[in-house]
Amino acid sequence: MSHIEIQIPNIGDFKEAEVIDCLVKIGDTIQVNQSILTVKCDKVNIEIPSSHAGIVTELKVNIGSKIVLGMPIMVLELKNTTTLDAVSLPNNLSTSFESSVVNNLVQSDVSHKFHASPSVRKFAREFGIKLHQVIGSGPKNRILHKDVQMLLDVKSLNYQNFSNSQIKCHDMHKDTPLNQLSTQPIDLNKFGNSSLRSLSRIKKISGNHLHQSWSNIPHVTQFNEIDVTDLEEFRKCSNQEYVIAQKSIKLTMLIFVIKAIVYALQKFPELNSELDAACENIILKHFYNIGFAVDTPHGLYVPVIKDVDKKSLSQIAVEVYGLSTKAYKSKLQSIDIRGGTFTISSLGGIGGTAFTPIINAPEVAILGISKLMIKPVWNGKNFLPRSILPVSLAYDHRVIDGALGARFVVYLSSLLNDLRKLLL
Ligand code: CAO
Repeated sequence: MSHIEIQIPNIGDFKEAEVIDCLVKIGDTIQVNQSILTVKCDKVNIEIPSSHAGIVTELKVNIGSKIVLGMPIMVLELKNTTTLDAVSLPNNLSTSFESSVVNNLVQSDVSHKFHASPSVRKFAREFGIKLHQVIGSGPKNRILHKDVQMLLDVKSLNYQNFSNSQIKCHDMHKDTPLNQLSTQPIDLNKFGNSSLRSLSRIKKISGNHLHQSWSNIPHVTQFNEIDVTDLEEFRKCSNQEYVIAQKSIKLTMLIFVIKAIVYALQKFPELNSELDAACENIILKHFYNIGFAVDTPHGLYVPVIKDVDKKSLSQIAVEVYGLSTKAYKSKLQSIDIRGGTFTISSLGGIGGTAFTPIINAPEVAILGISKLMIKPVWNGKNFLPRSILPVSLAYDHRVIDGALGARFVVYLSSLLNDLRKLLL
């Protein structure tokens, strides 16, 4: 049985480096590229991966050990399958191994300590999650199993296939963490007082996805103003009866838009699709799961109402109420936020005339709703006060042409303008 000594590889030109976590113990079976040590170099945490697979028979460093290039870390009893091609001497590192060290280095975040147990690290590795992407919820930001699971859920629910399709097509911004956006830090004290406030956990996760979507998808936004005077009258009357029956549940404009959008998606199925991994086909979805953005003190959530085509306005109202209540209480399950085919973001309850929403990839379009206003509308003889609802449809121009986007909005507007059309 052959043994090999694993040594500290070249991790850059650091003034000092210290072992802050030992991720393996004697007797552990480890794989090539598995993280074995966390070292701190000039305030940056770096994980040192193993260049070989085998069983740990001896550890030569402890927490607190100062390390230098070429220093022995541990002795491995090599697995039969392990080749000695990549001898672990620093000058002889295999390209892939060296690049994995460099990757760890690049992905390290000065402000983030990646504390996590070996099993959590393994779990993250198995799913291709880098620890710098995960926000730890344990003591001292320790990354727990559930934190990795949460990121996996968020990735698969809203951005399933995103890394396969959008990123492959454009080969850019691979899970770029938010902090990579910033340029050289500026000494703000030169200009005045400032203070730090950390982003919420949800903001950090969703921010990363929003950034990818915004920078990878060619967005076009189509605006319209919909005359919803009749609908508004109907809504107010129905609401009086409905609110009494359903206690605090309201029939807001959002409920009607959720219902109407499904009819528009059925007429224009390209808007209920996603691009395949090769960006060569669109996958048309024959189910209508509508996500809606919910603003909470912890950040933005997008719960999904399933099979909206089979649900009545009252059922949709009950689900909007139930899911947004769960979001406010941070009680959403992964099933509640999975499987959306189209998203609506309503800022109508707050105000503003119009906005350009960001597509919730891998979906190909999103509808923004702004605050209804009373506007004078010319009927050929007179100006009449009408209730006007501003909407904005952002769509992926690779999938949807401008003419299609405009037709979709016009059709949706006609449905909301005269709800009887839903019966046709
Ligand atoms: N125009 C005018 N008034 C509107 C309106 C519109 N388009 N939409 C809603 N309103 C009114 C409602 O009728 C309600 O009025 P009353 O209190 O008099 O009954 C009030 O605004 C509040 O409505 P609501 O927000 O409670 O209900 P909703 O169904 O419209 O929306 C929810 C529910 C959960 C989507 C919403 O509360 C929310 O979180 N919106 C923010 C979404 C968001 O942040 N989007 C941006 C994402 S990108 O950062």
